[in-house]
Amino acid sequence: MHAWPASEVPALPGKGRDLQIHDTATQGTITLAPGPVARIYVCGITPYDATHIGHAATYNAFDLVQRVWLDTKRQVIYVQNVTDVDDPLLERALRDNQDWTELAERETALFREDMTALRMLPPQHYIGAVEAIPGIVPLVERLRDAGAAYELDGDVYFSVESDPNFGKVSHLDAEAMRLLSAERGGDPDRAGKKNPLDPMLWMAARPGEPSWDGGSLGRGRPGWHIECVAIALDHLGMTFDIQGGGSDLAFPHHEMGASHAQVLTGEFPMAKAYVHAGMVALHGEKMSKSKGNLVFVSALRRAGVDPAAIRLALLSHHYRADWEWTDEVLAEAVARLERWRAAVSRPDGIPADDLVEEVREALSNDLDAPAALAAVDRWVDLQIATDGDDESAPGLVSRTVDALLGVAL
Ligand code: 5CA
Ligand code: ZN
Repeated sequence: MHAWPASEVPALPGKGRDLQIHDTATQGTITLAPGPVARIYVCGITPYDATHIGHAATYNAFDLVQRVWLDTKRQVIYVQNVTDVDDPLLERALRDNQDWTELAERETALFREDMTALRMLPPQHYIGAVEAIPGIVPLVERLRDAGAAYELDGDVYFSVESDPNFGKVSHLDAEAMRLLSAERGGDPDRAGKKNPLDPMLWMAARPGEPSWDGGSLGRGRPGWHIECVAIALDHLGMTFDIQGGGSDLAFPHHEMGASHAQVLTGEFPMAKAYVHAGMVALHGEKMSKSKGNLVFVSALRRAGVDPAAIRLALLSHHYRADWEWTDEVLAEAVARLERWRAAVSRPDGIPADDLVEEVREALSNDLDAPAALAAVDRWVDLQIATDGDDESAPGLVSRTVDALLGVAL
């Protein structure tokens, strides 16, 4: 699949800093010091509805990761998937009496537009589940041949007991895992499974549903977790730097993915850091496609909201926090954008070399975007109140805000 165009990232003077980031698996902050090439996998959308502010907030967090790494002059290999065949997509297509491939293509196209408008840097490899099927089938066969998978009425399940490290990503007790499994695409109550938590690797073809040739597995379609493992291992290999997504992906999705990879390669963990963004709520409840309490990025854009203001609204919350989208959050961001633009539109001003370092420091410290915004606010306040004569300052501030925060002033 093609991704979307990259906005240019200006180079900044001096040296970027290594990223310290909270890792769900070790439940602490770790310093990532990749070699010249940093590798990140971020779970992509299931394209059955438009991009909402919750999605945008999660992708914003991982866009910051990329920007911190690029500032250290590293190359970044960024991989993202599109779950372009799965139950929720097929259910929505059926409900609305439309072709599931058209629905997926339309919503993926809109996602690309939203990401472009928000200046999110694109992945180098943007891969759909459907196009990944030829790589998924042999992995499922290998898991089965290793005795880590079993068949149930033609479907193939992964046995969580085959992984000695199962549970080490999300650290949940059995009851919590069972509840979340039922909530998030699993089928803990299906009779005949070895363990209620066992996730599906390959679903045998169902009447009226799309299916693909699965070699010795028979016709069917892939399970959700093996999709991301196959794509990640194919484009990044084992032990890449970050696997990212919203906190609702820690279990079962990233836990199961780590388990599949552990059995396939004998290694744990698949990613050096498991990074999870908090959930954005609307009217007191997590924004979710299934609940329908959504604010769409495209709707805001259509209403004339500057994408840079949307981006500033996302940046005003720490990525790990759960927070609520309100009209005030957006109004504050609009006002901030106006102030920042006024400050950098002056021909000269207050020196900004310290500001570059402060923004670097904030972001390298577990992506503390609110602290980065506060640092820019301080420079802007001073710039508006004082008559500086540094002619390079406004340009340097614009480049810093663009390169590190993805905001075009
Ligand atoms: N296709 C799978 C991942 S492989 C998937 O979860 N798709 S999704 O469309 O449901 O979500 C895309 C990303 O947005 C995920 O990382 C998810 O955790 C995140 N996300 C979904 N809802 C919210 C929310 N309300 N707040 C923050 N992030 C969210
Ligand atoms: Zn995923």
